[in-house]
Amino acid sequence: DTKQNSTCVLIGAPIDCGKARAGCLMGPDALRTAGIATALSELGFNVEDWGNFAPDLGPEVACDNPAVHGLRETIGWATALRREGARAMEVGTPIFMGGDHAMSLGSVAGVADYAERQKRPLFLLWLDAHTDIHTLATTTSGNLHGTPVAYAMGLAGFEGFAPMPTIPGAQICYLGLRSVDASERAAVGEHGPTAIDMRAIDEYGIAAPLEAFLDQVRAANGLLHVSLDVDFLDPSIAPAVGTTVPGGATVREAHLAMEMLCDSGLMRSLDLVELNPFLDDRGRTAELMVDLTASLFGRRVFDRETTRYS
Ligand code: 5AB
Ligand code: MN
Ligand code: MN
Ligand code: MN
Repeated sequence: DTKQNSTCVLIGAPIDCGKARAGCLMGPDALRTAGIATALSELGFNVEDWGNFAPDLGPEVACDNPAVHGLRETIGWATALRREGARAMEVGTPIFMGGDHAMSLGSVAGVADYAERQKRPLFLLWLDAHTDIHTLATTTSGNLHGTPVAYAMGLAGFEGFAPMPTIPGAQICYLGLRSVDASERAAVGEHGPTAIDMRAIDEYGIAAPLEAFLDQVRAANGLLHVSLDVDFLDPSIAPAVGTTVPGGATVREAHLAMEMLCDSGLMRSLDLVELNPFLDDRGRTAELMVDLTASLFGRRVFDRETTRYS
């Protein structure tokens, strides 16, 4: 409906327990400082900023894997963000501002609750250097920002997390992969998400593989959740992230992906995660994330019709 198309809901999620290095708690405020609300209002959106949330802390949770840390706090965040996310879906397009990627254990669950109510299939586009498909049993770092895709797929080994409506692997697509652990490679092979790695982008560009996935979403009348990890981008243009991996997307590759997503009209919710302002260089990563968000919501150099050559 029109309100959902015209309203963006900013949800601050200063979650910082999904890994060892601190700083992502400043992410939501860095995105605000870089002008995310103004950029969206200039594009004609009504912007509601719901502020920063806090985790719903429950009891301590036991885990067989001694490497896992921050479990109780992460579950608390997942509970709070799932509730707020489902509520925001009724109001407009939620933009979940992280926080590290453990945020998506809650954001995706909230969106999935909404999709289930609407009886529409939910698709996931994961823009990341990493597959984030560890379970509590397979992670060796114990960093829970490496787990949200496995949880969304309903893989076993998420003790303490409420079950969520699961997303089949066939409805998940990765873009930008270049750092995948051995057990994660096996999980991707077994459970079937589409993996567009950096080599595929080098060989075919962003447009063809991404369009193929968007065609699938359209054909299924699906809702699309987009999860954008800062480390999707090359560290030379986006230094403000703890897990830098060389060989990431360029400025133009990233903007093209955003522009295509906007043109598709399929995106229904968005995560902006892993921004660590403590590691930034004069705010440039925060500004790039806001510019990419603007492209995603319709900022253009020119209308497509005036620049189409074929
Ligand atoms: B991110 C690694 N696979 O499990 C692990 O930044 C990295 O949200 C996870 O994509 C990276 O610790 C998680 C080595
Ligand atoms: Mn990630
Ligand atoms: Mn990553
Ligand atoms: Mn990261």
